Amino acid sequence: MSGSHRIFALGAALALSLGGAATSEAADATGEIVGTVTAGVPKHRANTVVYVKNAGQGTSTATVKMDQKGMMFTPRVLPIQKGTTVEFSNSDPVGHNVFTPDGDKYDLGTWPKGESRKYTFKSPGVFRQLCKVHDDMIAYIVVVDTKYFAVSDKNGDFKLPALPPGKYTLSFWHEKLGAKDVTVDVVAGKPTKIDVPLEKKP
Ligand SMILES: [Cu+2]
Repeated sequence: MSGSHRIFALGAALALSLGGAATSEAADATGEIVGTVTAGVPKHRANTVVYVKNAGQGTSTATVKMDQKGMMFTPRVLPIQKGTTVEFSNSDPVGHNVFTPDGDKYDLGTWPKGESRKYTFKSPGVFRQLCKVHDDMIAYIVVVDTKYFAVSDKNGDFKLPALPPGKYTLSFWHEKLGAKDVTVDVVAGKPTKIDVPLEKKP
C-alpha cells in the first residue's frame, strides 16, 4: 500500500440565481407592458399591431426595411412611427412593384433584384402594400403616432418598449380580426401583463 492520499478537488458548480434582481433604478423607473393576443384561429395570433393610442410623440427619422423575397413581402405586417421611411428592397430574381391604394396612393414603380425604393410615411393609418406584377402579394404598413408599439409573434405574445408609469389606452389592429382598445395602468418597475381576446371581423 502506498499510503498516498488522494485529494479530491470538489468541482462544485455554483448555480447562482439572481432572479428578480430587486434593486430599483429609482428615478428612471419605467414600466413595461407584456401580453398575449388570443384568437380562435391560432394562425391569427401573429401579426397583431399593438400601440399606445393618441400619444402624439412627434415624428421619427428612422429608416426600416421591407423586402420582397420568395414572392412575398417580408415582414407581412410592419408597424412604424409617423415620419419613418421604409426602404423597399427586392431579393427575388424577378421584378416586383410596390403601390398602395390607401392614403397618398403612391406607386413606386417596378424594379429588379438588388435595387430599392423609399417612401416616407407622414400620416398615421393602415397602408396596404401591393404588387402590380403579382396580384396575390400583400403586406400592411401600420403607421402610428407613438414610439411605443409592437407586433405579436406566432404565439400572440408581444412586449412594448418600457414606458413611464401611468394610464394608457392601447389599440390593437389585425388584418383579419377586429380592432380593439384596452385601458391599462402601467406601474414603475414591474411588467403589466394583459391578455387580449380578438374576435374575427363580422
Ligand atoms: Cu411582385
